[in-house]
Amino acid sequence: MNDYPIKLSQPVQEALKNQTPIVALESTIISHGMPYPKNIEMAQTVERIIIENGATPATIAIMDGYIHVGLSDEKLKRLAKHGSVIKVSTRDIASVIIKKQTGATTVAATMRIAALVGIDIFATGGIGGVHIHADQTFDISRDLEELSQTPVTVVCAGAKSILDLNKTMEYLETKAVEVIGYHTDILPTFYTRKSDIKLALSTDNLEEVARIMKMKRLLNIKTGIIVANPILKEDALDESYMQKTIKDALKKAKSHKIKGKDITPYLLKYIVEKTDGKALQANLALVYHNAKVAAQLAKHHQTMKDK
Ligand code: PSU
Ligand code: MN
Repeated sequence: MNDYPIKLSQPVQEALKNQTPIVALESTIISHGMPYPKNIEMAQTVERIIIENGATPATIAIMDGYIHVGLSDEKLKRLAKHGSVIKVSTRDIASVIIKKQTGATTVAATMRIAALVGIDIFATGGIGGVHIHADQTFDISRDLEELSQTPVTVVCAGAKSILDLNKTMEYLETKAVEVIGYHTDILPTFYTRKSDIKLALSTDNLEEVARIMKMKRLLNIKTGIIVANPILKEDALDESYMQKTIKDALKKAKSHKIKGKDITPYLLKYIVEKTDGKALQANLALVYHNAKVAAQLAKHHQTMKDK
């Protein structure tokens, strides 16, 4: 690890050395996914939930010329408050280190760094995917490509309907990425529990997920896995209300000619504002739920590894 420009926090260092369960966390969700001060509350609460469920949290970001795996409270606050944090996908990791900029890692960049230090499980809210009209814009999230190349398991609440979910699922199939429904056989869509997409794979048992991870390692299949964990019933939002809000958000983004890496943060912000915080509340609840499931999975995974 000495050769890499990476600083591990003390707890992460110990967890890696003692081979105890660890869960990686992204930081774009803090800087670009939620408004201050809810974002810092989320970042701290997620870490607490992971600890309470028996694992070590490892939030990842780039600061002062280093990748940091495991952030101090001071660094979490810097990411949450700072106005000009860069959204770092895999493409941007090297340049943000060299330029000593402050960067928050997306799902793709977080996966890549987690794999580099030996963390196999990662919790977040939702992943990127194939955007609507991707046939014209070519906008396909790097998250999907990273999932096709990096053997990390991502626990999320599915993907939002700001994306073309059918195309996203086809892309994942082509790229050999399993989408495992946890307690569901239908793809959850973030704020809501259902979609019209039936999943090929589902389980009610996290030990089975850990066994699938182990089997892939044995067979040298180095692709990622998505564990799709639906938002709890009591936290879910009304489907038609969210469909309408998302449609409005997409229209607004188009009229303002928003594109590239700005589009996802733009849509998220619009949705939070238009729903009077209801979307934010749902987002917090599902992230907390994912953190808990990821910590439980990390425990099974560790036991399985030791066998
Ligand atoms: N979806 C969310 N919240 C987020 C993101 C996605 O509900 O914060 C962030 C994640 O960091 C994800 C990134 O990796 O957006 C995807 O961006 P893009 O669509 O530009 O690839
Ligand atoms: Mn994109």
